This record gives sequence, C-alpha cells and structure tokens, in this order.
Amino acid sequence: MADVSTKRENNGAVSNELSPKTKKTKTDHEKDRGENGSKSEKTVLSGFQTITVLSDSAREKTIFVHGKLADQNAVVILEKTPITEDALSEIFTSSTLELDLRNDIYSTYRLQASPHLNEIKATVVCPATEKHVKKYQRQESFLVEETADDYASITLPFIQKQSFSVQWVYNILEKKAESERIVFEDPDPKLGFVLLPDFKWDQKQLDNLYLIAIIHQRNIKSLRDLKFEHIPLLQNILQKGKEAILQRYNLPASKLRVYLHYQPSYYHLHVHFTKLGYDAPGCGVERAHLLTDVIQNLQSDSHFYKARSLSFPLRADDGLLSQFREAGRLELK
Ligand code: DD3
Repeated sequence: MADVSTKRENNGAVSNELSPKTKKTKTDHEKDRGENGSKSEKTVLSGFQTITVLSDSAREKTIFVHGKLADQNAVVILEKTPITEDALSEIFTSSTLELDLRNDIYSTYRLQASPHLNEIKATVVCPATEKHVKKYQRQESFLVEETADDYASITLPFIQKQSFSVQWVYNILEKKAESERIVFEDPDPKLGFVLLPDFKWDQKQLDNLYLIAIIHQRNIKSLRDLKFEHIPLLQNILQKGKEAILQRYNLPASKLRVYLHYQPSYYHLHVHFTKLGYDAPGCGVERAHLLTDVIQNLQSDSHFYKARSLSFPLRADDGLLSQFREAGRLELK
C-alpha cells in the first residue's frame, strides 16, 4: 500500500503540513462548543444500537454498520487509520507487547500502542435515508451503456424525480460547514470552485490523498451537461487545483489523478484529485473520466458528452438500474 520511497521524500511535508491541520479540523458546529466539544458529542455513539453489518473488509480494515441512534436510522463507518512514519518512534518506545509465538529467528506479538496512536476514523450519517443504507450494502453491479436518448428518457427523469439533496455541498460553498478545511478557493461565480479534502481522507498521510473541487455554479449536474463553453472552467480547476496541491502538500501534478465520475454520487459538478498509486474507490475505467481527456473531447466536439454513449456500473439495488432493465436496456444474456 504505502510507497516507502515516496513517503520518505514527502515526510517533511506530511509532518509539518498535515499534523497541525488535523488538530485544527473542526466543523463550524464544534467551534460553538469550546475546545473539545460537549460531553454528549464525545459519547454520541454510546447509544448506537446495531441493526446489521452492511459490509466489511479485513483488507481495508473497515466496517459499515446500520443501526439506530436516538430512534433515528444511522450509518456508522469505522476505519482503522494507517500507521504513519512520524508515529514510529513513539510506537516503539511506549508500547507493551504480548508474545504470540517464537520460532527460530521469527516472533510475532500483539502490540498495545497508546490510545492517541490507535485511532479509528468514524463517519456517522444520521439521520440516514434508505439510500445511504443501501449504498454501503455489498452489492453486485451491472454495466449499463447509456445513449443520448437513454439519458433524456431514463436517467434525467430519474435524477430529477429523486432530487438527491446536495445541501452539504451548498453548506461548503456558503462556508456554513467545513470552512476551515478549504485548501483553495477561486470565488469567481462562473469559473470558481472550492478545493477541500474529501471525507474519505483523514489527512494524516499523503498515500491516500483525496480532494474534491466543487464548482460555484449550481446548474451543472454532471459530465453529461458539459459543453465547449465550460472548457475555461475545467482548465481553471485543473490548473489552480494542481498548483494548490503542490503548494500545500508538496505533491506535483505528475503524482495526481484528476477526474470526474459518471454517474456521480451527487449531481453538482465536482472533480476528484487523488494520489497516483492510491486505488481510490471509483477510480476505475468504468466510472472515471480524466479531466484532461474531458477537456480535449470538448475541444474537438462541443456536444461530445451530450451526444455520445457513456458506460457506467450500477449496483443491483439502484433504482436507475431498474429503469434501464424495464426499458430493455440491460444486457442479461
Ligand atoms: C457522502 C458523498 C457524500 C455518506 C458519506 C458521504 N467530502 C460528503 C457530506 C460532507 C462529503 C464529502 C454521503 C457528504 Cl460518508 C453519504 O460526501 C462531505 N464533506 N465527500 C466532504 N469534505
């Protein structure tokens, strides 16, 4: 997973840039509550009643749980965080060890590190909708090829009917949430965007760097809406996003994967910046469209994304998949 040589190169940047920032990371709610949050905030999960484990992964060291939190549906995501190089000396000096086995030159232990070196990242969605619960259930997926007609007759009506809430996006753009996490902002109403770490990134190491650029314009739902006129916006995001990441994290553009998702998980145009070598969820060819390719495709044909067929995977329980199936647009044999 972690590329040691890259880690060494960037070690200075990681400890100098990332650690102080993560300490400061607080939501605007938390700011109102004094230094360490209220007592209830510290124990919110003590009343969590597990209903079911939606999925888990020993390799990713994650578990997704559906349950109840004060009578409301909730999804809790737990993830063991990576071990960072700057924690090593303390891990070695201040841990206790229980011997598991000794054999020839080999021995294994259970190591108990101090609590602050042994954190679990917890993401809570509450109240969670049925869609949130479904999203984290292990699911088979199916590849769909969406023509321009399919988009007009199936996908667009479906996303309009669903009206997924992007309130959290507007909160970011209006500085009502996560304002202190913003890495860069271009406030221009037409070309502007906000660049900030995605939820998925704990910001403790560069290995799994994940930022999103959220555009200020509110009328562009996805890749399908992009025309020639949006090229300056896309070039601006690519150029200034890369510069900001080099400035803040000392990571050059040659280490970045910059792309859009189709279908996106929320219909407000955003661009993903992830570190090359990090197998980020959704970075595969069936969902990711490199921003550089998108720009060139629009340069050669203004209606490229309006006219072309686009393929993408849909999960078995996705309502959109049912729509494609009912329209006879799913290849099942
Ligand atoms: C989401 C896609 C959405 C569960 C989860 C995440 N980055 C976000 C709210 C604030 C954010 C994100 C939906 C929702 Cl875990 C359901 O993502 C977010 N803030 N991806 C940031 N920085």
